[in-house]
Amino acid sequence: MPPRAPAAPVTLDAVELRVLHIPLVSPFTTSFGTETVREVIIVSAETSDGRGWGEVVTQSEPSYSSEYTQGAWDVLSRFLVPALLERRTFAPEEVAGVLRPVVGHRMAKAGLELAVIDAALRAEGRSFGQYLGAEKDRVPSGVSVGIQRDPAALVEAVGGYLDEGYVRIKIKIKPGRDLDDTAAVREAFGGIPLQVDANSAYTLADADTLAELDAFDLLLIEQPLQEDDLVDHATLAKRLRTPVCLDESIVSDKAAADALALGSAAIINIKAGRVGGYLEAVAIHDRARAAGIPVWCGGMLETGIGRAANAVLAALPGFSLPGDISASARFYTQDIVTEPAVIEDGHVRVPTGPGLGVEIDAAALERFTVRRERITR
Ligand code: OSB
Ligand code: MG
Repeated sequence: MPPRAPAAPVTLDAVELRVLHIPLVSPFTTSFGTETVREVIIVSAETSDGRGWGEVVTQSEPSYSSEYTQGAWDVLSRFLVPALLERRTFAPEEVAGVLRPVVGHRMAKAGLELAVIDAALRAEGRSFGQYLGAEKDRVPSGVSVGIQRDPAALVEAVGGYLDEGYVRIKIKIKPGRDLDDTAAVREAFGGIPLQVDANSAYTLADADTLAELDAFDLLLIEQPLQEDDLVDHATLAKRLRTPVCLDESIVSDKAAADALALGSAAIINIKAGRVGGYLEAVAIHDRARAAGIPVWCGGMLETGIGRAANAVLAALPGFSLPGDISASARFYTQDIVTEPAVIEDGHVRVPTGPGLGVEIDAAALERFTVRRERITR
């Protein structure tokens, strides 16, 4: 891998926060609920050398994790942004340290850090890929398919995504909607790369049911148990032939180290928001790579900002499985960047322009904004 050179310091003048409500093309259902509108915070860092953009991937309710949009807004506007403005001049690599006195709130921190990184790199004319050590110009595109009305509707939805070229299918499962759904997809489409995501919906008492999934030759089962169930995941892993992949549980590089030491995860889903930022995400990538543990890039229904950043992250060499990096059109009819991600031959292009390499569609950004605040020193 090329060495990762630090970015030059920026002087932060102001931060603008916006809450956006962007309609989804179709409802997205997981074991914890259904979304029809993406509520997301967009962060703009205004520096003496220009502006940068970030995205806070919280959802409107604290169901996937304890974070949620209004909580992120509160901690950003009252604690995180003031702490950075107070420091005034700093390098992007210093952001996590400045924000460390605030416990948790990793998605909020990640979005703010990304806006600073983007501003710093745009000022230098360096791409996010050069900064993180991306090694590919395109990444394989997987799709996460929500729970549908019934297995037949699921088969129809999956068929549509396969027709669009997605190279790997992930289906959401929950108790009562697991074996039949998975069997239906396997029967309809033969040997496609297929995996399931339980979003913490099971307990160890369900181990017998989960072991029945072994019959379907899945790439992995993602987060069957609760966020803090590292030991139970290790116990479950011994009962299954299907590799256990952790999502919710991997909240930091330290959590990744613990999970690997305990044997709780054979594969890791890396999401920069969940772990507090793209630099922490890279640390997990490096750790997993050294340990021979495959990783892949998860998604949080990102807009074009976070989707561009995820494509770059997934271009690091340890990302050996297709990520949840689908085309923007999988979720949105209108994105907030001028060139939304598209799927071509089953892949999404890794942006190469300065910073995140995407430009904001100002009219779309304005149209979806439901709340805004500009915070200055
Ligand atoms: O568990 O991976 C998850 C979306 C919201 C919250 C959690 C998850 C997901 C997805 C969607 O599966 C992934 C995507 O953005 O395509
Ligand atoms: Mg998941």
